[in-house]
Amino acid sequence: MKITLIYPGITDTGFDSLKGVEGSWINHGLAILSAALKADGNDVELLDLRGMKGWEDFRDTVIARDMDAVGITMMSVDFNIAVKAATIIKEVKSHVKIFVGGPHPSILPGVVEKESCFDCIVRGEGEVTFPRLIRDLADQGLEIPRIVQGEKLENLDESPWADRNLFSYMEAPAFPFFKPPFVTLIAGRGCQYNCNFCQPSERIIFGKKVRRRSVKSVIDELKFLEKQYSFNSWMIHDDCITEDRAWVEEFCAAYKSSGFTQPFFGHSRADIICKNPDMVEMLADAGMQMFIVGFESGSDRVLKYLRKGCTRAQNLEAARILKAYKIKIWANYMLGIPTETNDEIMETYSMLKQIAPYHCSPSYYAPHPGSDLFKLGEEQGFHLDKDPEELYSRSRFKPTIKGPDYRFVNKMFYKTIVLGTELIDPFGGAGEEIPIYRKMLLLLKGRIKRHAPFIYAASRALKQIKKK
Ligand code: B12
Ligand code: SF4
Repeated sequence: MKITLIYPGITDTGFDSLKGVEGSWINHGLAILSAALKADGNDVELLDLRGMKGWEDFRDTVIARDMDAVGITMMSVDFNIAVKAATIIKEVKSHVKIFVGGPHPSILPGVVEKESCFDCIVRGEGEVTFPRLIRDLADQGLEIPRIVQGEKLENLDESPWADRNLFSYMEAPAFPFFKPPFVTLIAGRGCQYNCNFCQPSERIIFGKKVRRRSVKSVIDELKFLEKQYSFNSWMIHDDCITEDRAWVEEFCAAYKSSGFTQPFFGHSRADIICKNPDMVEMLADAGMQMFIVGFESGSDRVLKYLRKGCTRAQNLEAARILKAYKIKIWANYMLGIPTETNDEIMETYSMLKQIAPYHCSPSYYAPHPGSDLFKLGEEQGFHLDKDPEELYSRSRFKPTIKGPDYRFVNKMFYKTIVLGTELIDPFGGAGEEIPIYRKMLLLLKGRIKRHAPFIYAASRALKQIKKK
C-alpha cells in the first residue's frame, strides 16, 4: 500500500518553517510508524507541513501523489490544521482512507470522532496496530472500525528504530555550543510523576507503567547514527531521563566504554537533581552539557497547587548543583498559572534572578486536554472560550484563562526572558545566540509578535550599551 504520513505541527510557526531549533526536529512517532509500515512491505512518504508553502501547495502535492491511505499525527494544538489537511485530502481523493493518532485522538477520541474527514481514530500506540489495520484494508478489504485501541509493546526494544530517512533534512542543534550534525532520540515512554498541568495525559497515551528501552538498544542506535550521520551532538527527548537511576548508571558506563564523546542534553527535575548530585556528576562526566528543568514557579504555594513535587528551595539547590558540574540550565517556567497572583509571579522572577539560567524559556499557562488542571478548568469554568490553536498553545502571547493580570504577565514574560545569560531564538537561526542587529532586522521584517521578547531584550541591551 502507498501510505502518506502527515506532520501538521505548524500552529505556532506557520508554513515554510522547517528551520530554527525545534522546527527542524523530526517527529519520532511518525518515524517509528514509518519503520513499522515499511517493514510490512508498504511504500511510505511524508508530507511535513513545515516544509510546504501553503494550503495550495499542499492540495497540489496531494493531487500529484499516489496514495491509498494517510496517517496523521495530532497533538491537541494541531487539531484545526489536521482537520483542514484531512478535509482537503477527502475533497481531492475521496477514496483515500485517513487514519489519525497521537496525543489528542488518544485523549479526546470523542471530539476527533465528530470530524467526518477521519476514517479511523487510533488511540495509544501505533507501531503494532497501524500496520495491522493497513493489512486488513489491503489484503481483505475489511471494514475498519472508527475507533481502535492501539496495542502496546511491553518491551520497547521490540519497537523499530525511528526511520529517519522519512525526513529529508538534518535536525538542527539547539545551541551554538552543540555542533552539527545533531540528532534527537527517544528512549522511553511515560513519566512516573504527577504534575497536574500534564498528567494523566501521558498515562492515557502510554499506560501507567513507564517503559524504557534497554541501554543496549539505545547504544546500538547511537552507533548506527554515528555511522549514518557522524553526529557531533544529540538530545534525548524523554520526559525525565534521570527518573531511573540504575538505567542512568548503566547508560553512562556504556556510553563511555563505547567510545562516545559527543555532548548531549535532556530533561530532568529539581528534586531528582537535589537527591542525586553524584548521578549529575556521572552524567556530566559522560557528556551531559545541559539540562532542561521544569522549575515552573518560584512560589511554594503555586508549586504545591501544580502538584510539582518540588519546592523553591529545591529549585535553587538543583541550579547550584548543575552549575557546580558545569551543566548549563535551560529553565522552563510558566506564567499566568490559574490562581497565581502578581506577587507569586515576582517570586518566580526573584528565583530566576538567583538561578541565572543559560536560557530562560517562559510559557504562558495553556490548558492541555488530558491533564487534571484542564479538567478543573472545565469544571470551574476558567478557560477562555477560544479556538484549540490558541487555547492549547503555550507559545502564544495571548490569554488562555480567566484570572491572571495579563498586562503584568506580559511584562514579566519579557522581564524574565532576559534573565537568561544567553538569548536563543527558537524560531530564527539554527540555535544561534542572536546578535542585536539581527533582532532589529526581525523587527523590520514585521515578525513583531513572534519575536517580541527578543526585540524587547535587544532594545534593553542597546540601552545598556549606550549607558556604558
Ligand atoms: C518531542 C516533543 C516535542 C517536540 C516535537 C518535535 C517534533 N517535530 O515532533 C517539540 C519540542 C517541538 C514539541 C512541541 C510541542 N509540544 Co511536545 N512533546 C514532545 C514529547 C516530549 C515527545 C514526543 C515523542 O516523540 N514521543 C514518542 C513517540 C513514539 O510517541 P508519539 O509521538 O505519541 O507516537 C506514538 C503514538 O501516539 C501513536 N501515534 C502518533 N501519531 C500517530 C498517527 C497515526 C495515524 C497512528 C495510527 C498512531 C499514531 O503511535 C506512535 C508510536 O507508538 C511529548 C511527550 C511524550 N513523552 O510523548 C510531548 C508532547 C507530545 N507535547 C506536548 C505539547 C503540549 C507540545 C506543545 C503544544 C507545547 C507548546 N509549545 O505549546 C508544542 C506543539 C508543537 C506543534 N505541534 O506545533 C504534549 C501534548 C499534549 C496534548 N494534549 O496534545 C506532550 C504529550 C507533553 C505533555 N505531557 O504535555 N514537543
Ligand atoms: S510535567 Fe514533566 S515531570 Fe511532570 S508529569 Fe509531566 S512529564 Fe512528568
